[in-house]
Amino acid sequence: MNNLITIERHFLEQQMQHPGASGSLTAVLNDVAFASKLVRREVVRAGLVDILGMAGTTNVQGEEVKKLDLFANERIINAIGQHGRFAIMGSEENEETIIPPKSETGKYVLLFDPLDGSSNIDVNVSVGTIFSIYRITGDSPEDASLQDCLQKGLKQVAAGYVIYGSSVMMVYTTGNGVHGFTYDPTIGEFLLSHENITIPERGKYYSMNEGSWHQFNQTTKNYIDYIKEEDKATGRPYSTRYIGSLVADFHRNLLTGGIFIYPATKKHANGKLRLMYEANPLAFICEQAGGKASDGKQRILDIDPAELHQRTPLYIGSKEDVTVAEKFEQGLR
Ligand code: P6P
Repeated sequence: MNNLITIERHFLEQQMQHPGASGSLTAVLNDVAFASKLVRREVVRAGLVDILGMAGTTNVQGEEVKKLDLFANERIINAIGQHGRFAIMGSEENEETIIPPKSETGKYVLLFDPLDGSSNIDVNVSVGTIFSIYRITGDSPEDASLQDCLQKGLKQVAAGYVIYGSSVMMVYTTGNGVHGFTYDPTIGEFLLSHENITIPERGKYYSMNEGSWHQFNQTTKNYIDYIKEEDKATGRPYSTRYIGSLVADFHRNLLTGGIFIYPATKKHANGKLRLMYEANPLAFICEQAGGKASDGKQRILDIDPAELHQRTPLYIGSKEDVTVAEKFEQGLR
């Protein structure tokens, strides 16, 4: 095996393609990669938690031990917040924004979902960490506020996810393509395994929870009926692939092609998934890989956020598939 490229080296090589870059984004990405290794360590042992006294029981010191998603949240905040590179953070687990220690020097904003799909851990289904990075809007980190967290997705400077599956992978973009790294536990490094990932123009899978059929709008039902009709010219019917873990469903479609849909439903009028730390980072990655991400009417990255935890319908994946789904959602087909 030759030419092993660690994720840290790749960050540096990406930086060197931008003459005059300060290297601060590289340092930020290294912090995120490091934090994800700490999360990985616990997630891959999840099956042992009852033996090791974690996840809601008390440990040998008689301390209440955190559920894994709360554990992951604390690990990320502590591991990343202490280096002073972030002025402010927003987490799926925290109602309010987080001002990390030494934030007075931070130039960046971190929004993240520490462990999306964590309910799947107990049945050993892949789960993921999703992160989104912006620069602060002003010059002074001390003035960082919620408004710095509510920037349009097109303002992201980096985004990525870690999928804790049969192997642990980290996938990221800084706007210069999408690159995947597989964790090698024998050396404790993420090694480049998928350089310049591109998503097929059209897939053969659709991912959605059809159990919510009776909650869907008619336009959504029309698309689902369309995707199931026999038509060799357009590769229909598509097959269903739905894991119920966003990062796992997205990752499969990114590599093989396909569309993931979480539409507006009667129960979730604005969809279930969160704009700032689920839809936006995955949309940035998807577009960088040649795909498309929409709320059914507009580009996800163009949405002007109003709240940190706001939800959005999400159609994301192969460009042709998302374009057709949008036409159905807009009643044009
Ligand atoms: P449903 C997991 O709870 C999650 O937030 C995403 O990871 C996943 O895509 C979605 O919810 C699944 O939702 O309604 O199909 O169970």
